[in-house]
Amino acid sequence: MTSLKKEYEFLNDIGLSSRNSGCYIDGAWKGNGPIVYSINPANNQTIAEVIEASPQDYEEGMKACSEASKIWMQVPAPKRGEIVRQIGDALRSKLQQLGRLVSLEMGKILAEGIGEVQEIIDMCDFAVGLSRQLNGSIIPSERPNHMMLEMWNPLGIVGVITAFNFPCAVMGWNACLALVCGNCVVWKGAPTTPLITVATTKIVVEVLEKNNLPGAIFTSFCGGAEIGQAIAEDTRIPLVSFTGSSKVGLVVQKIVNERFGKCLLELSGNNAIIVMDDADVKLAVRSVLFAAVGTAGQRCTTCRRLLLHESIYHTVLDQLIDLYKQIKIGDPLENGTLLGPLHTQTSRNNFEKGIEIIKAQGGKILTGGALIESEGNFVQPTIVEISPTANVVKDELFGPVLYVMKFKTLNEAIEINNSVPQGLSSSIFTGRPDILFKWIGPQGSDCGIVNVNIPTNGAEIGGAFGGEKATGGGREAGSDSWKQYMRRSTCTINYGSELPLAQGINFG
Ligand code: UN1
Repeated sequence: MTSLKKEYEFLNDIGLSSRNSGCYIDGAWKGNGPIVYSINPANNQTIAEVIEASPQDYEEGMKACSEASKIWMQVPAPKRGEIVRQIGDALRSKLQQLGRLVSLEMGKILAEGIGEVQEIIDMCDFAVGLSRQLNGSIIPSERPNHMMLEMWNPLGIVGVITAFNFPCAVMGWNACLALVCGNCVVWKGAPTTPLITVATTKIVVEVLEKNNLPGAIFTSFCGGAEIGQAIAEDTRIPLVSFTGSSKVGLVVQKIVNERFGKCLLELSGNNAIIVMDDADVKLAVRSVLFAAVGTAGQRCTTCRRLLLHESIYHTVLDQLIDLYKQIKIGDPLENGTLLGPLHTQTSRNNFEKGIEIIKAQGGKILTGGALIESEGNFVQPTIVEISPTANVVKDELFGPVLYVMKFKTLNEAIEINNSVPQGLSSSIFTGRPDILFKWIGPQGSDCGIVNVNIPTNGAEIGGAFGGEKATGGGREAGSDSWKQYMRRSTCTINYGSELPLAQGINFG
């Protein structure tokens, strides 16, 4: 390839060309591994080429990153916050272009592409405030002339492995916190979104360079499973944050545990929306549409199961099917498109196989259910009537397929909600306080995200994001998630000249 096609020329604006080095190592762009092609999911044509990391590139990058971590952890936290503030500003100035690239390379619609970059900007703002609030605590000691306190210290290096569906925002959740907490970041983006990895890294590291800081504070590799495995095995990386399927997450966790490292897992979801008999049906239908069709069903927070009270079953379903038939499917960059392509041809094949399995297990297709003939990876938005006990309902089919089920009582609905292996997100539509408080309480939803009268997806960054069970138990982004990126030191200080022992022990 010599130069970018006309429609991709905007990529020059964010530092990309037709052939790109895919690794930011010790402050320079390199890449000695395999060449990969960035493919446009809307037509399966090549956008540009990227050179991935070789094992030697990885080693060189990690050496520099370890050195940089000694410098970065000594920069005062509010000064680190100032760097993250500048990163936020740099992203603001490239919001449109980077958002457009997210839409182009991942396949989500433009509004969602821009929203994804906005999510990193929001995280930057959050992290700047946090950089002045990494507070420890003072604990009363039981011993005279002693004092106990908790200090929060950096871990050193945080490894971040992200997935194609949120190719830069999830890096932002992790990196913004990791950086203000005093850690260097080693990022491996998804193998199928290398241009986003390179472009985002360029924006981040330009800020480091402008401030005369070592570029290796943010080390970034394009690469596949080999580089992911190297990160998981690397004892220089005390914390590995991984986003992806439960299956791969388990493998990563085992490798990291084997060396007593820590893992932050953000794995599969299988999220339900429950619509009660008293629900605002219009609100529920709009929410289900965004939750099930948004991002072509490729969010971990996508609504996959719709649980309808028997009294409103047909009312909701009729309205929903009607809307599904009007969804504008097409180029994600085009104004008005609601449903873009699936990310890869493999995802499209998986959709096709999934529909066969659904049918074999007694699922009745109410609308959709087929591939769309085109150059791209387009499929029809699909609604399936199925029993909550069908095996296929337990799996996460990563596409716009919604299972609908009927229930009679709240208890039955909660039981169905909690009956899958995954535990990421959930939502109930009701106006009744007795129902909503039961839903968010100990006998309610067993998920990490428990919503009322809003979709399962589209979380704000201010809350801790993550889920239970096969979703992996991690919490990222807001609230006190930052604590996972730090090492807690419990310090007991004796400022007297006696040695009283705890628990009243007299030792000779
Ligand atoms: C994901 O799909 O991996 O709540 C993350 C949401 C987004 C994040 C999704 N803020 O849908």
